[in-house]
Amino acid sequence: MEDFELSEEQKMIRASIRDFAEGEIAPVAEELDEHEQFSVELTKKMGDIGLFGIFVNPEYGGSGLDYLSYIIAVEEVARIDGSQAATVAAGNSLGIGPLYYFGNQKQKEKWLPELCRGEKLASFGLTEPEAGSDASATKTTAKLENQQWIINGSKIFITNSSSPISSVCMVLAKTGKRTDGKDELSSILVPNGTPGFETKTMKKKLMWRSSDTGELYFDDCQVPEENLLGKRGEGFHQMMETLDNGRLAIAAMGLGGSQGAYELAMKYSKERHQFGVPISTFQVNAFKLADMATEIETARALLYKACRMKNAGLPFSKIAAMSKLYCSEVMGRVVDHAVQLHGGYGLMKEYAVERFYRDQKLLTIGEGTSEIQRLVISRHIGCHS
Ligand code: COS
Repeated sequence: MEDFELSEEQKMIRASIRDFAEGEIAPVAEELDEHEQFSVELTKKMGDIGLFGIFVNPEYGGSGLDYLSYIIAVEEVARIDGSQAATVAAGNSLGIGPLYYFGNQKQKEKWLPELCRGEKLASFGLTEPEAGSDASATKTTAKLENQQWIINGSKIFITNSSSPISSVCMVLAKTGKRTDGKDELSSILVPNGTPGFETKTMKKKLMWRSSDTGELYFDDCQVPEENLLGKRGEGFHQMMETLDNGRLAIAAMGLGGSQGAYELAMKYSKERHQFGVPISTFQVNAFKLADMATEIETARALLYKACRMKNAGLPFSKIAAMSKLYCSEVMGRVVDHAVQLHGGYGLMKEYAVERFYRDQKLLTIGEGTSEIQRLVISRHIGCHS
């Protein structure tokens, strides 16, 4: 990998997270996946090396680095394990991000330091059983009475929401009607443990098995009026902006996962002999590896450009959707080739490539399906005007 365009600091971040992921995550990844076990201990260790709050100002306990540094860190974790990368990506983009960008001073001071230390996790309560791709079809309601929000409804597939260290969820709820007839949607901070807020951990997942995924239930759950995030009625915009950022992290997971699966496939193809020679020397396999390497380089160039646009304060919604679409679909092709190159062994859990194959599938579905990314891109390029 030629990192000639990265700063010395970004190169150091890559090297230190790579060391950490190889030393601390790789030895336990298979077992945690097998037992569907979320690890508080590993999450804390990820906090200790600064994997949470990378882009947050040190005033709130973050590292104050740019977005590309964050994306490189996610990429390096994903090179080893999708589940831990999911905890980091969701923890930062969807948990810390909206609090940092839209919270008031008091909310930031209250929640961010422990989130940046990796001692606690915040979650992003957008998706509902009947509001997936159609995110604004939210049914959850929040009624303001006597300076209290009374929340009723449910959420599903919410990363980091039901772990032992989940501390707060930003819940998108209908808070009224707008003058144009659309629902008024607002985000409200609901601390885990509030009476009337129950979480249920979702098990039997195909992928990201050692990350935490919860179903959330709100039954006349009351929180103070001051728990509103930003202004009333800004919830959907906040969620959409959060997803623009989050899509860069999902893209990083696709890129890092592709890199990891490619390296496993390359190593195996050189070690595995058939017909008296390493299978990497057969043109049919060498060309697969060449295609994988080419697509990974292209994916990296696209994603890093998107991060540099965000760092420069340029509009990046379109290129974030392109990066998410491309990197997640590249990983689909890479893991398919990687398992094929492993032959029968690629189907066995003793070989990490099997986990990469399963973990990839979420990337074309979560934080907006590939179809939604194509919709967003097609709107940006003017197909609908
Ligand atoms: N940033 C800020 N605001 C945005 C935005 C963005 N990137 N994209 C849209 N908005 C705003 C629009 O400006 C519009 O605002 P007003 O109603 O105030 O005018 C509002 O959001 C609705 O936009 P739009 O009419 O485009 O909404 P649609 O329902 O047609 O489509 C899509 C929105 C489909 C793009 C959106 O629902 C989406 O991204 N769905 C996928 C959800 C998703 O990714 N879920 C996965 C969650 S896993 S954490």
